[in-house]
Amino acid sequence: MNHKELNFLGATRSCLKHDHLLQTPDTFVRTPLPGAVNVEFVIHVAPQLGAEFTQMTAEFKAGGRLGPTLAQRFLYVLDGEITVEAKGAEHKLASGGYAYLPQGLPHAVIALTDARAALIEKPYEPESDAPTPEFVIRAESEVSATALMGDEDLMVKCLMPDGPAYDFAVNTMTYAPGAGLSMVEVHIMEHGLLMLEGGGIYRLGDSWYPVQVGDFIWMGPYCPQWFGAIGKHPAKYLIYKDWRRHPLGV
Ligand code: UGY
Ligand code: MN
Repeated sequence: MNHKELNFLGATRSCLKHDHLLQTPDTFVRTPLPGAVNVEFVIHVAPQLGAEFTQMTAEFKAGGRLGPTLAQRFLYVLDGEITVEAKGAEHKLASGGYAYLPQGLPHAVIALTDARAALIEKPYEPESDAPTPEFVIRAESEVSATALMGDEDLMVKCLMPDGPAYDFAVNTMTYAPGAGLSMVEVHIMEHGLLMLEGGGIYRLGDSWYPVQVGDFIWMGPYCPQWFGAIGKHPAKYLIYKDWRRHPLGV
């Protein structure tokens, strides 16, 4: 099936199970949100599904702007140009540019052209003695990549700073054709995942799914997971996980 697949007689690769969701573009439904102007949102995952964060794709018309949020906000530009105004400065982001806006930081996000961005929001879980999180604005191309468990065919970029102030991580993972995770992971962290390039096979729970650019996946806590890249080009995804907080909230 390709990107423009039709729902022939109700068929789709999208699938919802108790611990995961595969959501393919043919099933995306757009909605407006309060305060946003000329932006439509695909709300991929939200607390309504049992997640402790929200991930959306924001589709801007030129001049469109986001509304406010009560939570922390992470924005990764997929295409087009977007400005982020915060702390008295304006920052222009193109594809691969990203921003982390700590909870409560006044800001504006305005599209200069038609644009799309991955948008992740999570209520902040403060930790005693931890410093407060800092505003981040950066391009993914400036971030150095490391080989996951020494595998040079699987390169990871950590987009968020790592430290006790931060309660989530967002990484990109790039797999050379044929590369795969070295283990089936089963962990407490949940994931929001957007396929940015290429494709392969994702194991989620007891199911194996063909996935490709444009697909979204939510993995709940302890969802068994594994990915192998297939095809002649690298597969790349953007992946969120909750991080560095005690499960009992202490
Ligand atoms: O960071 C992670 O847990 C990552 N390796 N998971 C994944 O790619 N499904
Ligand atoms: Mn994982």
